[in-house]
Amino acid sequence: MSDKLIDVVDNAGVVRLTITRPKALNALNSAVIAELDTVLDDLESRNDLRAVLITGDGEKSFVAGADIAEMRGKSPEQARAFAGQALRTLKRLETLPVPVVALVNGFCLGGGCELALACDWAVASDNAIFGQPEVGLGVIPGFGGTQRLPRRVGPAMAIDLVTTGRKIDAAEALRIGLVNRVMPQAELEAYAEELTKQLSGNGPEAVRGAKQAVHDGLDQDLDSALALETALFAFCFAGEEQTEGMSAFVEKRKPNF
Ligand code: DAK
Repeated sequence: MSDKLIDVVDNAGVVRLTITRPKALNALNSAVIAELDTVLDDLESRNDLRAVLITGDGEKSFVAGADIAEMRGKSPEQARAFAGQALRTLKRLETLPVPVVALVNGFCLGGGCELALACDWAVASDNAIFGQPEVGLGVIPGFGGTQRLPRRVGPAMAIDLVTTGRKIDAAEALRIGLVNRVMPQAELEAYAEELTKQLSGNGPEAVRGAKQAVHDGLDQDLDSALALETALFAFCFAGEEQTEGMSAFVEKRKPNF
């Protein structure tokens, strides 16, 4: 049996990562984070990358948090180093130039929710449970939860979740905008395939440009962000994709990107 903690499957540039620690509900320990970092070395170097999907092994859990048993004995210095390692890795995932989608197939707690928040968007199975329960363990979120959660769901809801530590179901996660879609777990696989097809059918450079415009624009004032969009839009006309995409429309055929 493989002792890999992250299973990597490549389907024509759409790469699916599965965290495989099902006995610990896929909790993130240092080894999982280090392996994810190594996987990212490869993904960052690939020009043919189209999208990344990330999920957890089994039908019970996406990721049930950072590994509590491993964290338990840490000193403040070790805690800082652990959080720093995870934050760097999640930042690398977030800033991949292609869409990164979390397929949340069960518990999505603590560091698991923070992993999902570092993805561009999330799709959840209807049995998924979300939360930032760290305060119940005597700590605060350490993998970006206090910062990315308010940016996704707004500060009031984020403070509710990080101070009560309450768990929410998939329906509430959808209502507050933590996830984009909810579906029965049995349909998650078919959805992943459909999404793979959809993303692969679009102009790859255009998809990268669209993600970059949203991400980089959010850090700027509106006028600067609109200027960024214009620059990226114009840049599309310098490549072959725009010619192919628009010619295909006019010639009533599918584009071949
Ligand atoms: N860490 C380690 N092991 C875990 C785990 C976790 N987060 N979650 C589950 N497991 C393990 C259980 O210990 C159990 O192992 P065995 O006893 O079988 O060896 C196995 O997975 C199955 O779990 P249960 O038996 O508990 O399964 P149940 O169905 O009864 O319950 C549950 C499922 C998800 C409700 C429960 O396991 C649970 O409450 N898990 C903990 C959820 C949680 O509190 N997550 C947040 C973790 S804290 C920071 C860095 C990071 C963080 C904070 C600060 N700095 C460095 C500053 C982040 C912290 C977190 O993420």
